[in-house]
Amino acid sequence: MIDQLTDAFAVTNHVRFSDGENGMPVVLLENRFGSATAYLHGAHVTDLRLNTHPSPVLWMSPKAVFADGKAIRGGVPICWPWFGPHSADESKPNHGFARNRSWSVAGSKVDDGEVTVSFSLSQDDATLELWPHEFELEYSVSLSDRLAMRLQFWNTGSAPASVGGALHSYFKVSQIENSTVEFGKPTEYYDQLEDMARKRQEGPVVFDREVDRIYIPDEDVAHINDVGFDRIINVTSQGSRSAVVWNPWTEKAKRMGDFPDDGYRTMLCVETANAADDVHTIEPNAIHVLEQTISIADAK
Ligand code: TA6
Repeated sequence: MIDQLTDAFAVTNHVRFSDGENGMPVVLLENRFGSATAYLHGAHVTDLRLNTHPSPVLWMSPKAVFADGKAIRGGVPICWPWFGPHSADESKPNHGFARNRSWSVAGSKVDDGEVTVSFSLSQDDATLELWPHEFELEYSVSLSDRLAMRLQFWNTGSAPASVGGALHSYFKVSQIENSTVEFGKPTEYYDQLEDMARKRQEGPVVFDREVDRIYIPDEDVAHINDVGFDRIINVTSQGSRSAVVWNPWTEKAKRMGDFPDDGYRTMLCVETANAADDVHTIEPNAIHVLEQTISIADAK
């Protein structure tokens, strides 16, 4: 399989395929600004390095499981076509099915130093069982001096389809105690730990307990301030009016088998989402695009 992928999509010095964890195919994107790694399983970005800052941008669990039907813990899982538990049937996979399945490579290109690899997924009997809609998903990952991810849903069925989801990014931080998240303006959120109680965020989001909140920011940017790594990670989004901020803290960390007990100390999630009221009903032959760009700046 690696040979076929290489013949069809490799680009010398910029796009390289190899066998990753558990023999799963993985693609490395490289340019003068840094590198990114993505598995065909889940079209899952698992690593991002930008040369201006030595520490990895994304957090990966050392206990991540690489297996069909299972989401890789860390990096940027694609939650689709729903966010969280299925609204009517909790036996269906949390966060949908897109992250649990192998995608195809649809293309690769290098354009003025920007390296792009795109992936595709469409319905099959298994997805139709879970979600009775035909679809074409195309996901492109583009490395320039930042990383852009674009998820396009095309409703190829004959009925309207309601979609939610998230680009569920796990970010690496030096220490959770000295990392905060800020949005462009004061914002409100739904607290998933208190039956979706709606609250107002006063000041930066700090982490001294489990945090699991769906923010509804007026602006499309979130800043992750990390004093220890002396950096700010900026996440800008389009096609999203909800941003999920999550840290499992001690007890939930212990309950997740693919997450180290102390993993909560060096990670936090800021997720570009279509969650809560931000679910979109897409007409036949129409599309919905969810995208985010991750960049890094020096701390102020
Ligand atoms: O995005 C936050 C969240 O919905 C949390 O409630 C937690 O469940 C997290 O996603 C991870 O979900 P997962 O199914 O990947 O374990």
